[in-house]
Amino acid sequence: MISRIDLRGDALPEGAALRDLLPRAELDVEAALDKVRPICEDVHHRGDAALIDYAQRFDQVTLERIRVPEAALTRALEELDPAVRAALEESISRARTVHRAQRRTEHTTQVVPGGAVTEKWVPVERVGLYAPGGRSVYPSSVVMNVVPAQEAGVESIALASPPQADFDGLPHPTILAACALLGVDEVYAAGGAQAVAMFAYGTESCAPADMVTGPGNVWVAAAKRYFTGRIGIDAEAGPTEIAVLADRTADPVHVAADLISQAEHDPLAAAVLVTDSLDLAEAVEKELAPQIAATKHVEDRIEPALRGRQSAIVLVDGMAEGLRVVDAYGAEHLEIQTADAAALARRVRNAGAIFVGPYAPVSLGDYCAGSNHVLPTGGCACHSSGLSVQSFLRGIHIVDYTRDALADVAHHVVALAEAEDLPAHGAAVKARFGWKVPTA
Ligand code: HSO
Ligand code: ZN
Repeated sequence: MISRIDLRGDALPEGAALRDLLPRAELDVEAALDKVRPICEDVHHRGDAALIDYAQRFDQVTLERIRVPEAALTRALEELDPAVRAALEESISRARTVHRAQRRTEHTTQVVPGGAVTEKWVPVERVGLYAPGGRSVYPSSVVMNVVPAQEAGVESIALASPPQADFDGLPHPTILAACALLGVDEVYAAGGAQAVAMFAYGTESCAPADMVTGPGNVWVAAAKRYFTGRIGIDAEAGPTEIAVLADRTADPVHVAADLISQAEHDPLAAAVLVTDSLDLAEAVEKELAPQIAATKHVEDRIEPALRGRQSAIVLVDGMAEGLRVVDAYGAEHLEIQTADAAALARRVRNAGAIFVGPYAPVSLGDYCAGSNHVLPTGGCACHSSGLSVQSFLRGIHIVDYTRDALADVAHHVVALAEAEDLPAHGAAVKARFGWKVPTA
């Protein structure tokens, strides 16, 4: 069911060579760009009419307008299963608690007497959020995108999600209900690359956004890449990943359940167990079959995900090697199920989020831990963080120097300007002191 990579015995290679030994799915975003470019430009030129045509072509839905009436949001909330409503409310409340604590405060550094730099934090003005439809209708992702944007103070938040033939051409009702719970009332029935283009360029009914965030398939990732530089994006989300670092104290039933839980997302999802215990590896292998037999989404997602070359059980000599392997992999989600899980977690450098010990499965984080589930995939955890309040803020330096403070440093500015053959830079300082470099 799942392959083994045995790294025991020899010393582990360094850096990229170690990374090359580890499994990872490839997502060809470049190839998708060729298809996405004309769609984006069509939305640029024809606006709403293009979006209505794409809804017909890709979603088999005839739309009159793309903006979802507010009454549809209210109705979706009224009709939402009360247990799901209560769970979403709990999820929102915990996420708010965590994300509120991420708010930044203005800070002034007195660099020298009379010279200060203040950093003020300003939220992005308008954000477009994308919520996928089809196989992944995730109201939880609406929560994970909207809450940090709201806590950052973003004033204008719009959401797009594909129109669904089964729901009168509206986005999925649980997406609409989540929007209603979160107080997001600007919602569009638009999916895929065309929805990203709608936010990037704006159309007759949707004002352009400064930033687009949210998960999506390869078309959405390609559209985000297409607009990078024009608008802000969160990340090009790839298929979900779980790595579990476990020793012989881990419960194979839990480990197998957690690997299967993320394999459930996508045939390209990755599940990787890193362990120094052959007994645990064998027990997990044994445990997978009966657990898979008892669940859903087996042939279309879980089996291909676990059989795929992106998933494996990696055997290592000890936890020191295990740590090197999980750092080289840089998983979106890393579970640590070892005797000293909390201490090991502190030593991990590269992971989107770390789940410590036997009672913190990734699915807790997916819904109700308070942490954010929009996390870096594809190894991007070595340079990027998950979505947070910070993602929606810009830090702006305010530079405030007096005449004396500028005079004190003027000769350094002039020296650097001359070294860079930019004499006019130096002149801009000298102009303030009778065209001379002031002497201290
Ligand atoms: N594990 C996914 C998020 C998700 N899980 C949504 C369930 N619903 C990527 O972090
Ligand atoms: Zn998940």
